[in-house]
Amino acid sequence: MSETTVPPKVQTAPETKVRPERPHLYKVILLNDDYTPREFVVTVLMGIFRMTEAEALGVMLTAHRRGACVVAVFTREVAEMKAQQGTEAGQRKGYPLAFTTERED
Ligand code: TYC
Repeated sequence: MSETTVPPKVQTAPETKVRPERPHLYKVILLNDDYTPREFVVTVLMGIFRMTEAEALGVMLTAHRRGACVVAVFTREVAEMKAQQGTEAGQRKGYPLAFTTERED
C-alpha cells in the first residue's frame, strides 16, 4: 500500500529575482602632514590595512610627495572605520596623521 501524499499544486506568482544593488565603494585616502614620522605612518598602514612593509612604504612616500594617496577601497562602513582607526592611532601619539574617505564615481 503506498500512502504517499502528493503535495497540492499551488498557484504561485512567477518568481521575481531580487537583485541587491551593488554597494558604492569608498576610497580611503592618506593625507600628508609635516609632523607624523614616516616610520609611524608605515606601521599604521601595515596594522590597519594589512599591507606589507614595501607596500606601506610606497603609499607613505606617495602621500609625502604628492600630498595624498589612495590607500584602499572598501564599502562605506569599512572605509570609514579604517579611516577613523588610522586617524585615532595618530591622535593617541599626538600626531596630526589623517585619513579621509571619498566615494568612488
Ligand atoms: N611628511 C611626513 C614627514 O616628513 C611623513 C608623512 C608621510 C606623514 C605621509 C603623513 O601621510 C603622511 N615626517
